[in-house]
Amino acid sequence: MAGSTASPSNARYEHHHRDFSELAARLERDGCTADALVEAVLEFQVALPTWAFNTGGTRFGRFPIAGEPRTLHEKMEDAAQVNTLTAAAPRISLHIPWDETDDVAAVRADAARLGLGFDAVNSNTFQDQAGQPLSYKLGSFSNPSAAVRRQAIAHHRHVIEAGNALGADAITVWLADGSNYPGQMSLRGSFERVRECLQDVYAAMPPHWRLFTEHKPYEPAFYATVVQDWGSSLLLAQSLGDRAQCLVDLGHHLPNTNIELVVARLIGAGRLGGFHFNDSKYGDDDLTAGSIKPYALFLIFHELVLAQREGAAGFNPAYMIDQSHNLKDPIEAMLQTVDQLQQAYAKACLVQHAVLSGFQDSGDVIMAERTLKRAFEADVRPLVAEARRRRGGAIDPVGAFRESGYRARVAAERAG
Ligand SMILES: [Mn+2]
Repeated sequence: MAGSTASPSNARYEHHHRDFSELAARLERDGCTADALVEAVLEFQVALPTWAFNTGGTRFGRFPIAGEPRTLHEKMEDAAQVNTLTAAAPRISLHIPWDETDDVAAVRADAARLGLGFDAVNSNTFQDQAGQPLSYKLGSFSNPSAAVRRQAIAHHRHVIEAGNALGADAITVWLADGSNYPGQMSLRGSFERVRECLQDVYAAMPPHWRLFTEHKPYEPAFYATVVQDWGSSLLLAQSLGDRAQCLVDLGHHLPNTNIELVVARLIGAGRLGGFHFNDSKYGDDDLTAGSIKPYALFLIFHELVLAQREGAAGFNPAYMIDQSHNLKDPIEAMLQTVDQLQQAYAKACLVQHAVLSGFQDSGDVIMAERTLKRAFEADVRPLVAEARRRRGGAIDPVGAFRESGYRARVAAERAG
């Protein structure tokens, strides 16, 4: 295992080894091996979205900070920081056209030098681009105009080509298509048009590629989004082919939706393609994963770890983050996010599946719930810190980042 050369700050956390030994002893009492759990945590990886390295904003405003990335190269530099400190984020998810490049070889070389690869690429037909002949104001794939639909398909072919040239192997399709008022569009006709367009996109993919359909209940369409829920997403995926799967964005659900149940259904259907992790209090808030509903995040990870252990058919989800950082330093927010995901994953790895299954079979409600709660309530911070440390990452990623002076350095370099 690698040393801790990447994070000189680790030396200051003398208490870490004691904390980890104490946790290891506690885990041993429960029949778990700490080293095996560290290894399990190291299996978890999540892709970083390039768009989240700039401060986000709302329709009311944006509050930029010094040193924000201006180019794909600078976004990759920031992503590499997150990967180095967390040892769990070696891929980025690009957005076309925001990350458009005419020098693929240079981007590939850059990525290789920074230790990054490419996860699913994202298309964009939710806004009009400069010089674009036809408008998506009334939808892209669902648009009543065949010419607009053809333009949207051509964009997706381009995104696939661009992604393939970089070494990505999946495309995430999130459509803003929908209507704001009853009567604005045919509810059945619009869905059928989306399905037909997606068939063309699916057919344009290289044979090793996957297509992810991402649902969302509302916004920007406030009456009826065409791909509104997981059922619509599943219908699309099933009608396209084996390499079409559903992507679950945690913020794309109505309040109180049982997302772990949605996840379980999609796993059961062999169609869980991936995740956009984030958190929310009300809607698509794009807050830091685990910041509002950590127990729900844990329950989702429980379904994921269970499916992984059971070797569920078709289970190979792409884990990605989709957040908007309006107030936090985006790099720090991403470090915090990856840490939260590592913790939720680690806790899910603590669940004793055979024990839980026994209580489910005997109908022991309290003990079944307690089996989950016991794992959730464990303090796994020393475990994930140890996992990061063994792979050359930071015991405390945010602390190490602040100590590194990276933000001040890029603020000077990226002025203007
Ligand atoms: Mn998303």
